[in-house]
Amino acid sequence: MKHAVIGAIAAITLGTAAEAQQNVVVGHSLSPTSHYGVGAQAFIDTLTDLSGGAFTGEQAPAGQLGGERDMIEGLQIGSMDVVITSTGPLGNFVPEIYALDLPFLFRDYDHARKVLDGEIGQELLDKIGENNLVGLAWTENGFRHVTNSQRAVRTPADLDGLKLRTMENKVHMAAFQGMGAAPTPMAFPELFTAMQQGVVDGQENPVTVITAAKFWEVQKYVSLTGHVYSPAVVLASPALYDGLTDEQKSWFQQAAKASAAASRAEVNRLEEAGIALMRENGMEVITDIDKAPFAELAEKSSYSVYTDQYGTEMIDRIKAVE
Ligand code: EAX
Repeated sequence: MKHAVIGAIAAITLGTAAEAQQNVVVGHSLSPTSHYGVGAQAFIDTLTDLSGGAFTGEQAPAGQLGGERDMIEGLQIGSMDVVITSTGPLGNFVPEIYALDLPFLFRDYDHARKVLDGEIGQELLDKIGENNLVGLAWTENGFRHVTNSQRAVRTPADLDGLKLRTMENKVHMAAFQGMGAAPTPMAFPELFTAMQQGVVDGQENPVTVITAAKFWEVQKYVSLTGHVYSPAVVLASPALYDGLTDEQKSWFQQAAKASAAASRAEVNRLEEAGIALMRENGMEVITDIDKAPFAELAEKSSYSVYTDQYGTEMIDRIKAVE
């Protein structure tokens, strides 16, 4: 019901604006100063420049128009224009994307970016395009780490019984079940309050998100588990995009690439500065983590969610990218 209401409101306010004024709304779940906010602004500025002002844009930040799942649905029904989202809920719409959400798959940022900017990334953008969505470009959220309010997590045993919010992603849920936590899927806009009220003890997100959302206000411990790389993607609504000329489509694509470059630069910056920022704000940052036991449990419990349907070919291809 809530989703339907948000969708209806978005349809009235955004649909009209997009048609009459060529004003493109870029939705995302974080603050305007976050890596997504910076990316959204780069999208808008590039699109405005390339089109000589024929297109303008504005951000709908901080989950104003719903969680990532709601916004993806909005793209499909045409009530949203452009969305920057993690792949968290995207597998519910395009199951092939789960390949990218597998824990301990990507070695580092270079590996992930190379895969997404290459042949595999293009294939998966095309897959998105077969599901009533337009995948414009891969962008980035970052390697995810566990935070919580209860204790310093150093080993899987420390996760035992911890109520941990995950994204609405069955690969991630299976991984955390395997590692010993009690995963609770939840949309991002509900997360801060859920932690504040003790509905969940913790969550997992990259440094970018932990700092943008000021999770230190409700979380004490952050463990640099880096258990999964979290890709993000710039998506457009077919209702908007399919009506564009080829030239206009190329503007949208270039704007999405500029958005990804801006967000990745901000990810890079925060990977350096974010740890200090978390410490300054009172978090205990646990860095001495042996990832091997986490990886073993996570892989055992979660890879089959993907491989039962699609086999191991894509995983092997991703691992082979140097
Ligand atoms: O995309 O839901 C999440 O935890 C995401 O990482 C966040 O919304 C940014």
